[in-house]
Amino acid sequence: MKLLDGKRALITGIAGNRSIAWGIAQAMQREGAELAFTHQNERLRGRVEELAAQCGSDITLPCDVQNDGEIAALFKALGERWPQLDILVHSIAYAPREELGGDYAANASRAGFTAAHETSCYSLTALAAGARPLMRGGGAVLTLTYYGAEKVVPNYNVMGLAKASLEANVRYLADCLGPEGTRVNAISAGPIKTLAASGIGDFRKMLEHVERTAPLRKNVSIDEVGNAAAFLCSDFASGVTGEILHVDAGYNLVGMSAGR
Ligand code: NAD
Ligand code: 0WE
Repeated sequence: MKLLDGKRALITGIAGNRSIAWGIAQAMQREGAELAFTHQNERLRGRVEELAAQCGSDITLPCDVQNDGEIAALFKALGERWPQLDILVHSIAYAPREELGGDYAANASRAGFTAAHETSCYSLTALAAGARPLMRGGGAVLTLTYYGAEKVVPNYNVMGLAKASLEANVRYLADCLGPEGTRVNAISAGPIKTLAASGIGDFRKMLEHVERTAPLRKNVSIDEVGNAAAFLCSDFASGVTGEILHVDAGYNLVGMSAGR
Protein backbone atom coordinates (compact mmCIF):
# COMPACT_ATOMS: atom_id res chain seq x y z
CA MET A 1 0.00 0.00 0.00
CA LYS A 2 1.48 3.29 -1.11
CA LEU A 3 0.75 6.82 0.16
CA LEU A 4 -1.39 7.93 -2.80
CA ASP A 5 -2.83 4.68 -4.18
CA GLY A 6 -6.04 5.30 -6.11
CA LYS A 7 -5.66 9.10 -6.12
CA ARG A 8 -5.75 11.34 -9.18
CA ALA A 9 -3.57 14.45 -9.27
CA LEU A 10 -3.46 17.45 -11.61
CA ILE A 11 0.03 18.96 -11.76
CA THR A 12 0.53 22.52 -13.01
CA GLY A 13 3.79 24.44 -13.37
CA ILE A 14 6.13 22.06 -15.17
CA ALA A 15 8.61 23.91 -17.40
CA GLY A 16 11.27 21.18 -17.45
CA ASN A 17 12.91 18.46 -15.41
CA ARG A 18 14.30 20.97 -12.92
CA SER A 19 10.84 22.31 -12.02
CA ILE A 20 9.64 21.81 -8.46
CA ALA A 21 6.38 20.52 -9.99
CA TRP A 22 8.40 17.74 -11.65
CA GLY A 23 9.83 16.68 -8.26
CA ILE A 24 6.27 16.63 -6.93
CA ALA A 25 4.96 14.65 -9.94
CA GLN A 26 7.66 12.00 -9.57
CA ALA A 27 7.02 11.57 -5.83
CA MET A 28 3.26 11.36 -6.36
CA GLN A 29 3.64 8.84 -9.20
CA ARG A 30 5.99 6.73 -7.13
CA GLU A 31 3.39 6.75 -4.32
CA GLY A 32 0.74 5.37 -6.66
CA ALA A 33 -1.11 8.46 -7.90
CA GLU A 34 -2.43 8.75 -11.45
CA LEU A 35 -1.31 12.06 -12.98
CA ALA A 36 -2.50 14.72 -15.41
CA PHE A 37 -0.51 17.79 -16.41
CA THR A 38 -0.96 21.31 -17.71
CA HIS A 39 1.43 23.33 -19.88
CA GLN A 40 1.48 27.13 -20.00
CA ASN A 41 1.84 27.41 -23.77
CA GLU A 42 2.69 25.61 -27.02
CA ARG A 43 6.42 26.17 -26.42
CA LEU A 44 6.29 23.97 -23.31
CA ARG A 45 3.84 21.40 -24.68
CA GLY A 46 6.36 18.88 -26.05
CA ARG A 47 8.51 18.94 -22.93
CA VAL A 48 5.51 18.42 -20.64
CA GLU A 49 4.16 15.60 -22.85
CA GLU A 50 7.53 13.85 -22.62
CA LEU A 51 7.68 14.12 -18.82
CA ALA A 52 4.02 13.06 -18.55
CA ALA A 53 4.81 9.95 -20.60
CA GLN A 54 7.61 9.13 -18.15
CA CYS A 55 4.88 9.02 -15.47
CA GLY A 56 2.65 6.83 -17.62
CA SER A 57 0.29 9.76 -18.29
CA ASP A 58 -1.19 10.81 -21.62
CA ILE A 59 -3.22 13.68 -20.18
CA THR A 60 -1.57 17.02 -20.89
CA LEU A 61 -3.81 20.04 -21.27
CA PRO A 62 -3.07 23.70 -22.03
CA CYS A 63 -3.62 26.26 -19.29
CA ASP A 64 -2.31 29.80 -19.14
CA VAL A 65 -3.73 30.96 -15.80
CA GLN A 66 -4.06 34.51 -17.12
CA ASN A 67 -6.84 33.22 -19.38
CA ASP A 68 -10.24 32.42 -17.77
CA GLY A 69 -11.38 30.57 -20.90
CA GLU A 70 -8.39 28.22 -20.72
CA ILE A 71 -9.06 27.49 -17.04
CA ALA A 72 -12.70 26.62 -17.83
CA ALA A 73 -11.65 24.48 -20.82
CA LEU A 74 -9.05 22.69 -18.67
CA PHE A 75 -11.57 21.43 -16.13
CA LYS A 76 -14.14 20.62 -18.80
CA ALA A 77 -11.59 18.44 -20.63
CA LEU A 78 -10.29 16.89 -17.40
CA GLY A 79 -13.85 16.09 -16.29
CA GLU A 80 -14.34 14.15 -19.51
CA ARG A 81 -11.34 11.94 -18.64
CA TRP A 82 -11.71 11.76 -14.87
CA PRO A 83 -14.99 11.73 -12.90
CA GLN A 84 -13.16 12.78 -9.72
CA LEU A 85 -10.03 14.79 -8.92
CA ASP A 86 -8.26 14.25 -5.59
CA ILE A 87 -5.20 16.50 -5.78
CA LEU A 88 -4.47 19.88 -7.37
CA VAL A 89 -0.86 21.10 -7.39
CA HIS A 90 -0.36 24.82 -8.10
CA SER A 91 3.32 25.51 -8.84
CA ILE A 92 3.10 28.79 -10.74
CA ALA A 93 4.63 32.21 -10.20
CA TYR A 94 5.50 35.13 -12.40
CA ALA A 95 6.54 38.76 -12.11
CA PRO A 96 7.98 40.85 -14.93
CA ARG A 97 11.76 40.47 -14.91
CA GLU A 98 12.32 44.24 -14.37
CA GLU A 99 10.53 43.99 -11.00
CA LEU A 100 12.86 41.31 -9.62
CA GLY A 101 15.84 43.42 -8.77
CA GLY A 102 17.16 46.74 -7.70
CA ASP A 103 15.33 49.46 -5.82
CA TYR A 104 11.90 48.06 -4.88
CA ALA A 105 9.96 51.31 -4.74
CA ALA A 106 11.62 52.76 -7.83
CA ASN A 107 11.00 49.68 -9.98
CA ALA A 108 7.48 48.82 -8.79
CA SER A 109 4.90 49.48 -11.50
CA ARG A 110 1.13 49.12 -11.29
CA ALA A 111 1.23 46.67 -14.22
CA GLY A 112 4.01 44.60 -12.64
CA PHE A 113 2.20 44.45 -9.32
CA THR A 114 -1.01 43.35 -11.03
CA ALA A 115 0.67 40.71 -13.19
CA ALA A 116 2.55 39.26 -10.20
CA HIS A 117 -0.54 39.06 -7.99
CA GLU A 118 -2.81 37.70 -10.72
CA THR A 119 -0.43 35.02 -11.96
CA SER A 120 1.07 34.01 -8.62
CA CYS A 121 -1.91 34.37 -6.24
CA TYR A 122 -5.30 34.84 -7.91
CA SER A 123 -4.54 31.82 -10.11
CA LEU A 124 -4.72 29.57 -7.02
CA THR A 125 -8.26 30.76 -6.33
CA ALA A 126 -9.25 30.39 -9.98
CA LEU A 127 -7.84 26.84 -10.26
CA ALA A 128 -9.31 25.75 -6.92
CA ALA A 129 -12.71 27.08 -7.98
CA GLY A 130 -12.43 25.31 -11.34
CA ALA A 131 -11.44 22.05 -9.67
CA ARG A 132 -14.16 22.29 -7.02
CA PRO A 133 -16.92 20.41 -8.90
CA LEU A 134 -14.46 17.57 -9.60
CA MET A 135 -13.37 17.43 -5.94
CA ARG A 136 -16.87 16.67 -4.69
CA GLY A 137 -15.74 13.90 -2.35
CA GLY A 138 -13.05 16.14 -0.87
CA GLY A 139 -9.48 16.60 -1.98
CA ALA A 140 -6.15 18.31 -1.44
CA VAL A 141 -4.88 21.55 -2.95
CA LEU A 142 -1.19 22.42 -2.67
CA THR A 143 0.74 25.53 -3.65
CA LEU A 144 4.38 26.64 -3.42
CA THR A 145 5.55 29.69 -1.54
CA TYR A 146 8.82 31.24 -0.44
CA TYR A 147 10.39 32.87 2.65
CA GLY A 148 10.29 36.24 0.85
CA ALA A 149 6.60 36.35 1.88
CA GLU A 150 7.61 36.56 5.55
CA LYS A 151 10.86 38.53 5.57
CA VAL A 152 12.58 40.87 3.17
CA VAL A 153 14.81 39.03 0.69
CA PRO A 154 16.89 41.31 -1.57
CA ASN A 155 15.53 41.55 -5.12
CA TYR A 156 12.46 39.35 -4.50
CA ASN A 157 10.52 42.62 -4.32
CA VAL A 158 6.93 42.47 -5.61
CA MET A 159 7.03 38.64 -5.58
CA GLY A 160 7.31 38.88 -1.78
CA LEU A 161 4.00 40.73 -1.67
CA ALA A 162 2.39 38.24 -4.03
CA LYS A 163 3.59 35.29 -1.91
CA ALA A 164 2.33 36.97 1.29
CA SER A 165 -1.05 37.26 -0.40
CA LEU A 166 -0.80 33.65 -1.62
CA GLU A 167 -0.24 32.47 1.97
CA ALA A 168 -3.34 34.36 3.14
CA ASN A 169 -5.17 32.84 0.16
CA VAL A 170 -4.27 29.35 1.43
CA ARG A 171 -5.98 30.17 4.74
CA TYR A 172 -9.11 31.67 3.15
CA LEU A 173 -9.44 28.77 0.70
CA ALA A 174 -8.86 26.25 3.50
CA ASP A 175 -11.72 27.80 5.49
CA CYS A 176 -13.98 28.01 2.43
CA LEU A 177 -13.41 24.47 1.13
CA GLY A 178 -12.90 22.72 4.47
CA PRO A 179 -16.60 21.94 4.97
CA GLU A 180 -16.50 20.02 1.66
CA GLY A 181 -13.54 17.94 2.84
CA THR A 182 -10.96 19.77 0.72
CA ARG A 183 -7.69 20.67 2.41
CA VAL A 184 -5.52 23.56 1.19
CA ASN A 185 -1.85 23.85 2.13
CA ALA A 186 1.44 25.35 0.95
CA ILE A 187 5.05 24.29 1.01
CA SER A 188 7.54 27.10 1.60
CA ALA A 189 10.55 25.73 -0.25
CA GLY A 190 14.12 26.86 0.18
CA PRO A 191 15.88 28.29 -2.90
CA ILE A 192 16.36 25.78 -5.73
CA LYS A 193 18.10 26.39 -9.06
CA THR A 194 15.08 26.04 -11.39
CA LEU A 195 14.20 27.99 -14.56
CA ALA A 196 12.37 30.55 -12.39
CA ALA A 197 15.65 31.08 -10.53
CA SER A 198 17.88 31.29 -13.60
CA GLY A 199 19.09 34.73 -14.42
CA ILE A 200 18.39 35.92 -10.88
CA GLY A 201 21.59 37.77 -9.97
CA ASP A 202 23.57 36.24 -7.10
CA PHE A 203 21.42 33.11 -6.91
CA ARG A 204 24.56 31.03 -6.35
CA LYS A 205 25.46 33.28 -3.41
CA MET A 206 22.00 32.70 -1.94
CA LEU A 207 22.47 28.93 -2.18
CA GLU A 208 25.88 29.20 -0.48
CA HIS A 209 24.41 31.39 2.26
CA VAL A 210 21.65 28.83 2.96
CA GLU A 211 24.16 26.00 3.00
CA ARG A 212 26.21 27.84 5.62
CA THR A 213 23.26 29.06 7.72
CA ALA A 214 20.44 26.48 7.65
CA PRO A 215 20.38 24.03 10.59
CA LEU A 216 20.75 21.10 8.18
CA ARG A 217 23.69 22.87 6.41
CA LYS A 218 22.39 22.14 2.94
CA ASN A 219 19.97 23.26 0.25
CA VAL A 220 16.82 21.29 -0.47
CA SER A 221 16.11 19.35 -3.67
CA ILE A 222 12.96 19.05 -5.76
CA ASP A 223 12.74 15.45 -4.49
CA GLU A 224 12.60 16.63 -0.88
CA VAL A 225 9.84 19.08 -1.77
CA GLY A 226 8.11 16.27 -3.71
CA ASN A 227 8.14 13.92 -0.73
CA ALA A 228 6.64 16.57 1.57
CA ALA A 229 4.04 17.31 -1.12
CA ALA A 230 3.07 13.64 -1.34
CA PHE A 231 2.56 13.59 2.44
CA LEU A 232 0.48 16.80 2.52
CA CYS A 233 -1.78 15.49 -0.26
CA SER A 234 -2.14 12.04 1.32
CA ASP A 235 -4.63 10.80 3.91
CA PHE A 236 -1.77 10.86 6.44
CA ALA A 237 -2.30 14.65 6.48
CA SER A 238 -6.11 14.38 6.88
CA GLY A 239 -5.96 16.71 9.89
CA VAL A 240 -3.80 19.36 8.23
CA THR A 241 -5.23 22.35 6.38
CA GLY A 242 -4.37 26.03 5.93
CA GLU A 243 -0.79 25.19 6.83
CA ILE A 244 2.47 26.58 5.42
CA LEU A 245 5.05 23.78 5.74
CA HIS A 246 8.68 24.92 5.45
CA VAL A 247 10.83 22.54 3.42
CA ASP A 248 13.95 24.65 3.66
CA ALA A 249 16.50 22.70 5.76
CA GLY A 250 15.31 24.83 8.70
CA TYR A 251 16.63 28.13 7.27
CA ASN A 252 13.53 30.12 8.34
CA LEU A 253 14.04 29.57 12.06
CA VAL A 254 17.49 31.17 12.22
CA GLY A 255 17.44 34.76 13.50
CA MET A 256 21.16 35.33 13.61
CA SER A 257 23.82 32.75 12.90
CA ALA A 258 26.93 32.50 15.04
CA GLY A 259 29.81 33.70 12.88
CA ARG A 260 28.99 31.88 9.69
P1 NAD B 1 9.71 26.82 -12.87
O1 NAD B 1 10.14 27.91 -13.78
O2 NAD B 1 10.16 25.46 -13.18
O3 NAD B 1 8.13 26.82 -12.70
C1 NAD B 1 7.34 28.00 -12.78
C2 NAD B 1 6.15 27.63 -13.61
O4 NAD B 1 5.20 28.69 -13.65
C3 NAD B 1 6.52 27.32 -15.07
O5 NAD B 1 6.19 25.99 -15.37
C4 NAD B 1 5.67 28.28 -15.86
O6 NAD B 1 5.19 27.70 -17.06
C5 NAD B 1 4.56 28.57 -14.88
N1 NAD B 1 3.81 29.78 -15.21
C6 NAD B 1 4.23 31.07 -15.17
N2 NAD B 1 3.26 31.89 -15.62
C7 NAD B 1 2.21 31.09 -15.95
C8 NAD B 1 0.93 31.34 -16.49
N3 NAD B 1 0.51 32.58 -16.83
N4 NAD B 1 0.08 30.28 -16.70
C9 NAD B 1 0.49 29.02 -16.40
N5 NAD B 1 1.70 28.73 -15.89
C10 NAD B 1 2.54 29.76 -15.67
O7 NAD B 1 10.22 27.26 -11.40
P2 NAD B 1 9.96 26.63 -9.96
O8 NAD B 1 11.06 27.15 -9.13
O9 NAD B 1 9.71 25.19 -10.06
O10 NAD B 1 8.63 27.38 -9.49
C11 NAD B 1 7.46 26.72 -9.09
C12 NAD B 1 6.86 27.37 -7.85
O11 NAD B 1 7.75 27.20 -6.76
C13 NAD B 1 6.63 28.87 -7.97
O12 NAD B 1 5.41 29.20 -7.32
C14 NAD B 1 7.79 29.45 -7.20
O13 NAD B 1 7.49 30.72 -6.69
C15 NAD B 1 7.89 28.42 -6.11
N6 NAD B 1 9.15 28.44 -5.36
C16 NAD B 1 10.35 28.36 -6.02
C17 NAD B 1 11.54 28.35 -5.29
C18 NAD B 1 12.88 28.29 -5.99
O14 NAD B 1 13.87 28.72 -5.40
N7 NAD B 1 12.97 27.76 -7.19
C19 NAD B 1 11.50 28.43 -3.89
C20 NAD B 1 10.26 28.51 -3.25
C21 NAD B 1 9.09 28.51 -3.99
O1 0WE C 1 9.37 32.48 -6.65
C1 0WE C 1 10.50 32.46 -7.11
C2 0WE C 1 10.78 32.98 -8.51
C3 0WE C 1 9.55 33.34 -9.25
C4 0WE C 1 9.76 34.11 -10.52
C5 0WE C 1 10.89 34.00 -11.32
C6 0WE C 1 10.98 34.73 -12.49
C7 0WE C 1 12.20 34.70 -13.38
C8 0WE C 1 11.84 35.03 -14.81
C9 0WE C 1 8.77 34.97 -10.89
N1 0WE C 1 8.85 35.70 -12.03
C10 0WE C 1 9.91 35.57 -12.82
N2 0WE C 1 9.94 36.33 -13.96
C11 0WE C 1 10.88 36.17 -14.92
O2 0WE C 1 10.89 36.91 -15.93
N3 0WE C 1 11.53 31.98 -6.35
C12 0WE C 1 11.25 31.66 -4.95
C13 0WE C 1 12.92 31.85 -6.79
C14 0WE C 1 13.62 33.12 -6.47
O3 0WE C 1 13.50 34.19 -7.26
C15 0WE C 1 14.20 35.22 -6.65
C16 0WE C 1 14.77 34.76 -5.46
C17 0WE C 1 14.38 33.41 -5.34
C18 0WE C 1 14.71 32.50 -4.20
C19 0WE C 1 14.37 36.54 -7.07
C20 0WE C 1 15.14 37.38 -6.29
C21 0WE C 1 15.70 36.94 -5.09
C22 0WE C 1 15.53 35.63 -4.67
